[in-house]
Amino acid sequence: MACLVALMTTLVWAAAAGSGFQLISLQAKTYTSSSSFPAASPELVINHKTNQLSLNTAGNVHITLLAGPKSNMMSFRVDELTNPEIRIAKGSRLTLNIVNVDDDMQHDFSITTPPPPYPAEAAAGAIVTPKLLPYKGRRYSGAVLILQAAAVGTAYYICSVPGHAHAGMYGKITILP
Ligand SMILES: [Cu+2]
Repeated sequence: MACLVALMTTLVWAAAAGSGFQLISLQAKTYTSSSSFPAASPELVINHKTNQLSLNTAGNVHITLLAGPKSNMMSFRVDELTNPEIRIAKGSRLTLNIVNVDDDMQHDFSITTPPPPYPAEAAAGAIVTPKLLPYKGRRYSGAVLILQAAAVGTAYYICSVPGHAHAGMYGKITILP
């Protein structure tokens, strides 16, 4: 019994030590207008110079990522930043609203641990949304990912559609102490 408990403790630790994130929920969501995309938490600090989005105190953090914007279809756009580094504090609950705004390509969003560069067939991490369909007929496909920032560390968000992470569709996500 003690042995089993020890094993289970190890497994839980291993899950947290991977990306540092634990998945709380994942839901599909569609929008009929870009004006209805969810707003980001106003307390997030946007730094255009360092291309970082950060919140140093633990709490509920909301971020909206647009996949495949016109300006660079192989990127995620967050509040005018392209593929920003997202920095949040350990213990935060992170709600990521991912919306595909691309009208001719599908995208997804995954959290993984291997750093770039990525091969053409970049593998999705343990946390991944379904493929989000291109924008069509006033219908934006999205996903709402709710994550717990459980352990300090560095992970990466990527689009795991073949060729996309390879072409630069990724960013860093850091959990601060
Ligand atoms: Cu993509």
